[in-house]
Amino acid sequence: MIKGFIFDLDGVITDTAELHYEAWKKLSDEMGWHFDRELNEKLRGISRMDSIKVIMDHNHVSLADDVIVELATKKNDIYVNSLESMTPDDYLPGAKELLTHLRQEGFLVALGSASKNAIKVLQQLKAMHYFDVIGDGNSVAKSKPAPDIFLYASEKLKLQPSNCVVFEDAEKGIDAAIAGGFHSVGIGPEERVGHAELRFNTMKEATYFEVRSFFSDFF
Ligand code: G16
Ligand code: MG
Repeated sequence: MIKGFIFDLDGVITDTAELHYEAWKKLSDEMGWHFDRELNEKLRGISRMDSIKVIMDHNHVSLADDVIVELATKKNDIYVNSLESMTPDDYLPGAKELLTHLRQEGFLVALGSASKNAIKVLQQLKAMHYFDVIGDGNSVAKSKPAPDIFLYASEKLKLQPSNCVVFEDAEKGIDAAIAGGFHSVGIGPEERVGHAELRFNTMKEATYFEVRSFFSDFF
């Protein structure tokens, strides 16, 4: 029986990928590192520290741990500043409608994001009231593809993973949902999230009606 829904943030509820890209690009330019949109794709859904390591590996750079933390903090300051321009108009099309519908139908709803800035993003969107539980980058130590963030969210909702549907746009996010025994919905292309149980190209197609009909055996 499906009783709860767990949403990833970036790429599902709103598109912060562009703001992350601009912040990493600024840091990379200052450091003389190569960074482009293709490399940015590899950062989808992974933590800040994992992200900087991917960029450094790509550039064959190695630095002391404290310097890496300092640089990741610098990127974060740029990113957090850019969040000031985010408004309630910045939901991905369809996301607000689905959240509203799920609440009307009485489902429990949680956030399961890798971002340590998730609360700030939800506040900018005025989306806090949709969530019973917030699982973010501060909630667990192991990030996706480990299932920990989704297990944290389902535990707080007091639900078994098999009673929850995870919405994710990242390959590693779907890996995490499967590893935790959750139902999964992928948002994005087949080559990225084709391993999800159900897939939509965008959140616009992910209506309550579509989701409900697909999982009808479990409602
Ligand atoms: C998001 C983004 C990732 C980002 C991560 C950590 O994850 O998709 O690119 O690296 O958050 O963000 P922060 O630096 O704000 O802690 P999600 O899980 O919401 O898709
Ligand atoms: Mg995401």
